[in-house]
Amino acid sequence: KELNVAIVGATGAVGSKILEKLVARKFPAKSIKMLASKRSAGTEIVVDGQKYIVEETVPESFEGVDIAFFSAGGSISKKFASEAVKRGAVVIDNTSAFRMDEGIPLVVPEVNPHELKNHKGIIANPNCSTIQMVTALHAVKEKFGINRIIVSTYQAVSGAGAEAIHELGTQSLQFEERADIEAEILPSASASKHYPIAFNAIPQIDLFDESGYTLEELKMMNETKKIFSDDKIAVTATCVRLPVVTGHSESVYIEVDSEDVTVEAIRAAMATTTGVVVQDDPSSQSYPMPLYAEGKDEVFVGRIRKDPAHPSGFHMWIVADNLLKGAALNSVQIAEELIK
Ligand code: A2P
Ligand code: 11C
Repeated sequence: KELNVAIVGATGAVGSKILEKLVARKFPAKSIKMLASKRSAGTEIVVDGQKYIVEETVPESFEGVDIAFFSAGGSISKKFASEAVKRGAVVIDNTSAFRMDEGIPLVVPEVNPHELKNHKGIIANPNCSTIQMVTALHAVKEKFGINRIIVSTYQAVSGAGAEAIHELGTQSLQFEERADIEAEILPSASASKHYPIAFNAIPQIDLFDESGYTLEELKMMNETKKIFSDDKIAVTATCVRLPVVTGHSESVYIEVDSEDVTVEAIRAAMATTTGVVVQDDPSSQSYPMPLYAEGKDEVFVGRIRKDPAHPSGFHMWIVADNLLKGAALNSVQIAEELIK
């Protein structure tokens, strides 16, 4: 069956990749409606020789739509997702609006596709930094058990949207011209203070919670438990923004359930997950880097080594394109899984 598809946030960093992935993967779409704000209504987008005209998002936009991808921020999802569901669409939401709601499946197709059968109209796509971590760790968790995860992230500006990519470019030019560096977007458009991201590292992604953690860190901690259906797993995160355009990197420490697991066994387990590539050979300086993960669908893992002081502790480095596996690709994979 051919489906009518809509993309809300079609002009954004993730929305534009959703269109590209639908086309590249030959998703059986009869039509693809490109929705954004009133500001960009009428804009033309060309992919693979096909022209798409952007329309303003209104409740009636979802009339006749079978699958609606949302990636225009949580407030837009809260405003329009129910309008889409009311009109018979299944919503695949790439914002944090519904992820932790009970009864809303939070899905990474390689990890918990079975959750899809429980959906009631809305399916949540996890946060980008969570997706790449759980995809890489899934097979290790299945095979050996994981009871603890400590992660530090090195996240690209594209995670904060098209405006943040632009801000990094502008600040780099200002630096080169020895002009004052102006910061208006990062660490978060809604934060009260802004800091330059060019030539910097900002240990704040999203706003702070009263616990001292940022919302991005809490997303990684809470979403991981939900996706793994494991309330007991100990997870803590430190999320940092770097002047990288695309590709999130993560230094991940895990403790597995048994003490006789080897690095080779961890590598072999990880390589069994479709879409996970183990790139780990110190002798040839082979390890993942965001610059090389950009544009790739896979999650790359390297630098796997045993902790010298903890018999069941391992360290590794996990990298993926945050706009693809972290967002657009995972959303399209959810849609593909739904129509299987
Ligand atoms: P627009 O280009 O019209 O502002 P990003 O994640 O790269 O920051 O992109 C955000 C996306 O969300 C853009 O496609 C943007 O469209 C869209 N968007 C912003 N505000 C609205 C709105 N009120 N209704 C629908 N889409 C919106
Ligand atoms: C970032 N992870 O890199 C964020 C972007 O909850 O979907 C995704 C935010 C979200 O800034």
